[in-house]
Amino acid sequence: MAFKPVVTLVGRPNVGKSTLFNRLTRSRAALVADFAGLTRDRHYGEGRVGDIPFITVDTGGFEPVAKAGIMHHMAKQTEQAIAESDVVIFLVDARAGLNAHDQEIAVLLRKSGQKVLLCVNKAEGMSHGAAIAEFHELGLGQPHAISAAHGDGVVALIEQALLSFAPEVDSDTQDDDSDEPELIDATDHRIKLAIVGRPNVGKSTLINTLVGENRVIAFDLPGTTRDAIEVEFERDDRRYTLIDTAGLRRRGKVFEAVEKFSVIKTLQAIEACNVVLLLLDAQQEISDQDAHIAGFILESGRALVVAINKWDNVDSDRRERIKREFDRKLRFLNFAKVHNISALRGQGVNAVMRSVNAAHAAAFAKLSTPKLTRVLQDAVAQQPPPRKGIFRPKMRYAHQGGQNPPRIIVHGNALDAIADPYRRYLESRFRDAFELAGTPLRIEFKSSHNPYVDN
Ligand SMILES: Nc1nc2c(ncn2[C@@H]2O[C@H](COP(=O)(O)OP(=O)(O)OP(=O)(O)O)[C@@H](O)[C@H]2O)c(=O)[nH]1
Ligand SMILES: [Mg+2]
Repeated sequence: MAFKPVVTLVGRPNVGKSTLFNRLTRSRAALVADFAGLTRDRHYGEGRVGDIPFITVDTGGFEPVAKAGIMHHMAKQTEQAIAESDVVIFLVDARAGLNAHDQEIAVLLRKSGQKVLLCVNKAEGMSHGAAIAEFHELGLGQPHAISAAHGDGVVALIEQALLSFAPEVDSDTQDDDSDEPELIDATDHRIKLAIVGRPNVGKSTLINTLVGENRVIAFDLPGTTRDAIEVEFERDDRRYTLIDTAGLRRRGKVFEAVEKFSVIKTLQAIEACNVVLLLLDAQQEISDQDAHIAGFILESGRALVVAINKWDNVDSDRRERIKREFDRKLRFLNFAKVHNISALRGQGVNAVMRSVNAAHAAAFAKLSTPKLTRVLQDAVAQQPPPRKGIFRPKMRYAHQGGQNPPRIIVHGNALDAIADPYRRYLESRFRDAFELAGTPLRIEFKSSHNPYVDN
């Protein structure tokens, strides 16, 4: 199981944490730029430098724990993030120089026992030696000079940070750029399922309902990530690996969740699975945290099923309210099937699992080039892409670029001119033609040379 390593950015205010965070997470965030209602949590994101994917956390702006001192700026969440991370990048400011607050943070980090890389930011235009000289004093090893704003030294820094985490080579075919990806046959593929949701939403009840009546094949703790648990089980002849997020414990035949919520573990489970089952609580408002996790699921491209739990315990007014709230706050999840369930009574669980299977099948669907091209040409015939200036984008053919999520690469000329509404139009045409419910779909455009431009 490849859990993505977690890199946490720590430092006093204004040293450039968010600038570095944005640089690290930019490429994927751009994939889902403008979905209506999508609230992005700018604290957690997936980063990728070269071939190395990781999760990164910006601790700036978390709720402070104390009224004064640097701890005023450090939060409980920061402590938890430091404890749960694989590497901490401690940023200091080359221009402001060494600061008493840096010293305090250094003490805290040394106590944490975590692997720390000291990173001297804003070092553009300075000699390396001059930038780092005074920071040796922090006693955190060799400082690395970077410029987050300009990008200098960032790749080397991340490579250094992730030295001991070999890049995944197995599951990442969907991310490479080759024209002929090797597609997995989903039917004999174990479904990796992550059940996510905030504390007390009913994750362990659902897991017991699911797993309790079925054959549990293995239950173990992978060595790499503390407390992350996988449970393998079979249900109606399908094989599943459940990836836990809540610190499940096994007691005899029953699982109990240690109700300590961890955003980081939730994000790691999302990254590690094929299908996410997002549990919401019918008795509660949809929280910002629910919305942030939903946004991360969309960014991750994982297939998704939503279950609103404790349905047995709410009246019809509340049922109407939660439906409206869902449409308002989580409208960008409209590709996913939504079920109302009672995990406790086992109501709706079969339907949820059918949707999980269907979402998985859609995520791994094989889309043939002739059919993709036919659907593309029909769509264009019915509604051609708008001109941009003197250019009329011309689409020639489409092929599949990856799975989970399905990626469709459209080839043609002058395709940079295609705007988002047209992309969405194509998306819905492809969705209908291939019945791709339950999974995000990514459409990318590749222009060959532009005949209108001299070459
Ligand atoms: N010259 C220079 N300026 C930078 C660099 N990185 C960030 N800055 C600037 O430093 C200021 C603070 O950057 P942020 O990224 O907001 O800092 P932060 O650590 O997130 O701050 P808090 O969230 O308040 O803790 C901004 O004006 C940035 O433009 C850099 O590499 N070089
Ligand atoms: Mg910030």
